[in-house]
Amino acid sequence: MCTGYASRTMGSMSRLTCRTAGESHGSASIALIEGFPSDLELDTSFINAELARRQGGYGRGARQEIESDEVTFLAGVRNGRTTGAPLVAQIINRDNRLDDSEATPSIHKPRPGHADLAGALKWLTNDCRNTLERASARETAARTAAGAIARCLLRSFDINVFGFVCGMMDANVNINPTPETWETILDARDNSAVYCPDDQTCKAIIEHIRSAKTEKDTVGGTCEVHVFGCPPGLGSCCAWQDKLDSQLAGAVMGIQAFKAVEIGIGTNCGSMHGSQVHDPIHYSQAHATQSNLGFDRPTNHAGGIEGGMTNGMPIVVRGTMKPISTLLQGMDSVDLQTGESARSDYERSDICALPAASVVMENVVGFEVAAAFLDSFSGSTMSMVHASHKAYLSAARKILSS
Ligand code: EPS
Repeated sequence: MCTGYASRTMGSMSRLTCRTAGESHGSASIALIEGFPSDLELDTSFINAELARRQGGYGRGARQEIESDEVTFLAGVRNGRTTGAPLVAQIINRDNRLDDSEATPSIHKPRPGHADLAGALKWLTNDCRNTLERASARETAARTAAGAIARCLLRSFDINVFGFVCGMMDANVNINPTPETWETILDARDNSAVYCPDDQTCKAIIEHIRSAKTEKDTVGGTCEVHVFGCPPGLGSCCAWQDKLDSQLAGAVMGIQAFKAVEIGIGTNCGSMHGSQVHDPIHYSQAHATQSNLGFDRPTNHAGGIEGGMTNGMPIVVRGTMKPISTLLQGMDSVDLQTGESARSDYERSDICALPAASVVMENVVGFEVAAAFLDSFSGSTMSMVHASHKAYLSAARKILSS
């Protein structure tokens, strides 16, 4: 008998899955992706643009001046299209120095908040180097590539994913992009040094990062991802593993340094009545889109997911990232070689990687939505997936008259 994740993957051989490999200062960051249909056209310039965005944002450290991330496909792609076989995407590390023990020395004074101490205790060593190399957010280059590849599939169905930074400390903005407006704020986001489309909030966030740098400290914050154009019914209410919100929460919480994930109004629903929380259901054929099929909701507190399934409204996911745990000022720690109190070790790092994290979040959300989409509309080739999607929409439009 299989349980949990294993039963889901074995029960559905073609489910889209991604594993990553690679150390921060090893030779490359790699994603192994299984489950794409054949004949998906990969937009390499889009994928590389996402990788470049992930490297950017005010608050990044010197590492990003060394790297110039670009995807190379090692398997599963021929002439720019998927073959249906397992796909391997690689991003080379220029700062490749893992076997040079002077350049990547042993680390004995764990940084509070980092994986250092827990990893040392897990792998029975007083050297945190192996742990920090794998725990590093360098891994998110591979996850971003995987998500951007999955978004090539979503875009061919007019499903778009849009993420941005929405808050840090006391600087917060409430932006509510819609299917009609999100493209109009895309430039504002991309021209913002911290990927926040609101100018005032952007300035305040930059100020927080600047002051953290002066104080030899770090800062985190919050970002939001909206998905437009999803048909209803992605995910499932039948098994907890297959609920789309459960998968999104796992994917976002799996981003390095994320400590909270919310869907729709999230934790706010705990302080409101049901009549205020739940989104009324209206029907208007005139307002029908490929997502809502006419079931128009005046509010979207549910963030587009009810019962673990998309309901035709945009998906809204919010994630909160803690401040980077490598502090120039250090923190109280213990030297694992001597047991004596010591300040934590310092390794070159970022002051704030929140803008980069918003790009990672956008792409991991895209990956999970694509996986749920392929669960609903499976097929060995893209034309079969398109036919299945079309047949579903045609049947779904008739449910009121059936
Ligand atoms: C990271 C530390 C820094 C970041 C890194 C994540 O790397 P380095 O120690 O080489 O300066 O730049 O993130 C990336 C390399 C990246 O591409 O995002 C950490 O400790 O997690």
